[in-house]
Amino acid sequence: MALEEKNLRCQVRGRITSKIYPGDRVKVADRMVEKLLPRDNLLSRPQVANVSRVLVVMAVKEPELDFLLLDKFLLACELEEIEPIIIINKVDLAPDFPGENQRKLEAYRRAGYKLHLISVKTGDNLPEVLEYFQEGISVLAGPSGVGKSALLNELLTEAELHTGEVSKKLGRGIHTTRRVKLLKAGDRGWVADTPGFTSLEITGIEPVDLRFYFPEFDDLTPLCKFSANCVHIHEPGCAVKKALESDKIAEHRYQSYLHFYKILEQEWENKYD
Ligand SMILES: Nc1nc2c(ncn2[C@@H]2O[C@H](COP(=O)(O)OP(=O)(O)OP(=O)(O)O)[C@@H](O)[C@H]2O)c(=O)[nH]1
Ligand SMILES: [Mg+2]
Ligand SMILES: [Zn+2]
Repeated sequence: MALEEKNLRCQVRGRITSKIYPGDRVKVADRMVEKLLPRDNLLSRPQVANVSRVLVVMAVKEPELDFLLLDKFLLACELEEIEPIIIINKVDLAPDFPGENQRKLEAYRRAGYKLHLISVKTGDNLPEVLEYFQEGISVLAGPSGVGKSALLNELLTEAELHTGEVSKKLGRGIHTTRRVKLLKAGDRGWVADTPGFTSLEITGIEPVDLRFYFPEFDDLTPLCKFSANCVHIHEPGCAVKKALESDKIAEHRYQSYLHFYKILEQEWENKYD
């Protein structure tokens, strides 16, 4: 049967007790959801099912680029085994970008992340982003005010999403988007605009396993003297610490690692107190 493209407001059969999320695949008959089909995954924040990739959107300015927050988003994706793609918007606002930030951003490319510097305002590098939307479900995630909705308005002619100013006083967005909205993009792709957020929980793994979620450590860990257990903090003969000295591992990424490690360690101690 050919798939018809239309929006249908449906009711859900009472026997379907689990919640249905944006991105879920369902069987519908007579405007009734009869069956919820198995999910590939369920992203926990924002809650979207069957996600192919998360575009982590940040701005160089307004709001200020926060690398720890970026690392937190990346780690959250890694923990859920969903590919994150880094999108840095508003490059028009920082004529002096490259610079220190550019050096930091290079670390992500070296670690194997896809990274795009764009400007919705000037149109810089937007076609690169459109490519991602052609297949599967892409989710835009990031703080308020970075231009997630503006990006979709620019790339998808029928998006017509509300966008909001960034508060000059607070330097933050004003939470314009209030709910997840799934939009059609091309023949086989969907993209979800989502409300901006900055609070993310890093939880659910042992501190010793955190090292597996920083891809730039992958090639180095086997070279550590105590590679089986080395968490790259105090151990002698640690290849990661050595790479830090030669700048092969970026200092700010390592600091983020330590930050998350401490959080997980605390959680672990509280659990077994
Ligand atoms: N200078 C500049 N401003 C931009 C750019 N992209 C978006 N903006 C502006 O940034 C502001 C916030 O954009 P939104 O699209 O509402 O941001 P959002 O990420 O959807 O924010 P929430 O919905 O609150 O999560 C708007 O005033 C946009 O016009 C850009 O590339 N350059
Ligand atoms: Mg928005
Ligand atoms: Zn080590």
